Amino acid sequence: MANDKPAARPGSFENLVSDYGAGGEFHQHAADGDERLTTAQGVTISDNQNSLRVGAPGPTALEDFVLREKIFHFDHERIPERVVHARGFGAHGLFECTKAIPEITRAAPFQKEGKITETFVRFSTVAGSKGSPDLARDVRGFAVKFYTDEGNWDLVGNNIPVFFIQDAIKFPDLIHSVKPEPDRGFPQAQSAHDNFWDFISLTPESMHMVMWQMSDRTIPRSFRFMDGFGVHTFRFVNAEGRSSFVKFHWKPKLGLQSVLWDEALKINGADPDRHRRDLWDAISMGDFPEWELGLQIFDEDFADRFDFDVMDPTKIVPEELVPLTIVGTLTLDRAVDNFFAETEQVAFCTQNVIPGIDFTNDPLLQGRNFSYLDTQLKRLGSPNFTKLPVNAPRGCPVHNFQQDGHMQTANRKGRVNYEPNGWGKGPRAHPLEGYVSYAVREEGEKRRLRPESFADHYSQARQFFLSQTPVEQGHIRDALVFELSKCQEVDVRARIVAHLRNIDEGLAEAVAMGLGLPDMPEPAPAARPTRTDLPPSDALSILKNPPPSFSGRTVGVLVGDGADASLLAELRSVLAAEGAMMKLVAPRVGGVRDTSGEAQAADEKLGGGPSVLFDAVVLLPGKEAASLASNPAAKDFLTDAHAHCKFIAHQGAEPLIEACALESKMDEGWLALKDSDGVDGFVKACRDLRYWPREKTLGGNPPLAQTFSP
Ligand code: HDE
Repeated sequence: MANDKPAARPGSFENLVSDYGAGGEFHQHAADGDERLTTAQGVTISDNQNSLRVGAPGPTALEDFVLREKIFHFDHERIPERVVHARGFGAHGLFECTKAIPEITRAAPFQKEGKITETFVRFSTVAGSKGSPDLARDVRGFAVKFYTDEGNWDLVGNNIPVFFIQDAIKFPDLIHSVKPEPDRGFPQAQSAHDNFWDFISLTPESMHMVMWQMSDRTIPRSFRFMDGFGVHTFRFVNAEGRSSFVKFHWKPKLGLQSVLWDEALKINGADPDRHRRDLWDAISMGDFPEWELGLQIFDEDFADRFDFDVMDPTKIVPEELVPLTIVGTLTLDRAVDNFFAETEQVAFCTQNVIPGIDFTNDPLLQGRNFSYLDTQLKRLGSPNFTKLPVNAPRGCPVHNFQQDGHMQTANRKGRVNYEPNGWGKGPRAHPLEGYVSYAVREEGEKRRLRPESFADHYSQARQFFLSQTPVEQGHIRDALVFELSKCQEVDVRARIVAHLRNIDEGLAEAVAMGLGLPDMPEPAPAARPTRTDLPPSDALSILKNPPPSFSGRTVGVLVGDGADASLLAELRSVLAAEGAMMKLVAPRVGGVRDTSGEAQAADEKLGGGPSVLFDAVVLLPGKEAASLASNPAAKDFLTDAHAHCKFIAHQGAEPLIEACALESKMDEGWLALKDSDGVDGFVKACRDLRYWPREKTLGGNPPLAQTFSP
């Protein structure tokens, strides 16, 4: 029988089982024309439920090649997870050039407006292992493989434009410090522990990155709502061989959005796959996420005049100084067919560049160029990893004399496997069209050194902090207090506060107060005094760059039997018109009956669909208002939505509101849904994503501006 035949009716086994074995086991057999189950050698298997036995229940026969082969393959299913960025999710997409820049670079994707280049993108967290939760406070990887007409180009970036360290030699130390501590094997996917902060406290160059890490950038709402950055300064080279510096920025068309830390903690429990599910769902529904590619292009002169060294990956070039030129759009339009084949096996390498793109002397980039190839060999086990479909170039042919090796599938035919050869056969180098490295003149002593131009560790950290809104500054303080509270060593906590004093006294005091530090430490030794004249940059704030609409977001509607049918219909249509979604959360997953008697299937059962999974909520408890008022999951749904500053619309939910003691706290973020006007107003309000003024009234730590004036 065919495997894909549905059961005759729900709960029936009629079309699913062909035979019942003597031990009561279910057998499924191929009917004529059906696909046969075979071994890897192509031999059809007769029984996939029982191994070959001598007697019943006698010993298993050593000759059972079906059993042996099946288990052997299973035993070898895993490959080593990535040593960093193990937790990730990929998707296919297209990059369309919207502004050609041949005068700046000869790189193939940028030669003609309208030019489409296929891509594969993998998002990731850094510290956690493969099974860790998506909402860990962590930097997100944003790696893009462009299958260009002139070879594969990998832009292996992050969602934060700077990095922790200035020299690749520190990378193993940084990663060891953030990973689970080696004696105890925990904590998993967390920077909130002594080792990490001990290392950071002795690495002042990290302080700028730490400000970003402690901001809401590291708890994005999902991949669709975050920036991407190439981080390093790269080099563009045009057809005449003229070079410019370039920094790459990905800007999400849906705007930036993050969650609150308390939400992140709860989401990790409710849906540890939150980010991958979000991307999968959006692509499956045809709501393809898009990013614009913005370039900061500047020349050697600007680099010389700029206050910081553009080769230092702990520094940004503010967009106010070098605005972005938007040159294209990335659209993710196809989910993977197989997670392992694509997301796991994709092999990004920073050294995968194409003519027109070149490296610079950023010491971190130089180290990465060594590391990635090495890592692919370890993970994928063979130098032939480039033949895997997700890694193989698509836009151009591959011809060379590389041969053999584990799992080789593409050896050349014929006797010629070297060059030069006298057979007149085989591929040849092309001096003009081939990749030519930019001819930089280098000189200097061979020494282990750190440039003095890298020595200012605090000025841009301060600039970042002062560019945030008071709400965001409060979150940075709270994140620092949270993380350092998980450090058992008081000395570690104090050393970080000592660094914060070089960034902003007010922040340092607020954190010291939050930790209950007995004494304020002296400021940390600083190689350069902090500059206080760098102007704030609005581009650095999430909240100063609100989304264009509520599009791509989801409203969770808590319903009971007797929920208002016309309001539900209105909500559904207004949200659809906005490009947003509505999900029903009901006491039973089978759903409820609305006022018109229609069955409304639930998307989530109450308890399995907490409000942290939605961007805004609606309460329509109908006839179940009283019973929901005594339901702990319903109370959590509402109290969390309120505490997380979400917009809340409601009708007939007074008992639940009272049960949560919120009737006197209903601010302008609460909207009564009396008629369809109410629905429109609610969806418009939702465009602000959160009702931030509420944060002041919640108790706990007020926004930072209330504690001190920056
Ligand atoms: Fe990576 N990094 N990295 N990294 N990195 C890896 O390569 C490394 C750095 C980044 O989705 C590894 O294939 C060194 C900066 C992303 O598959 C490894 C240094 C940035 C991904 C490696 C850095 C990144 C990786 C592990 C310091 C942002 C995931 C698995 C010199 C610009 C790519 C792998 C994917 C992965 C090494 C620093 C981003 C071990 C030595 C800075 C997005 O090779």
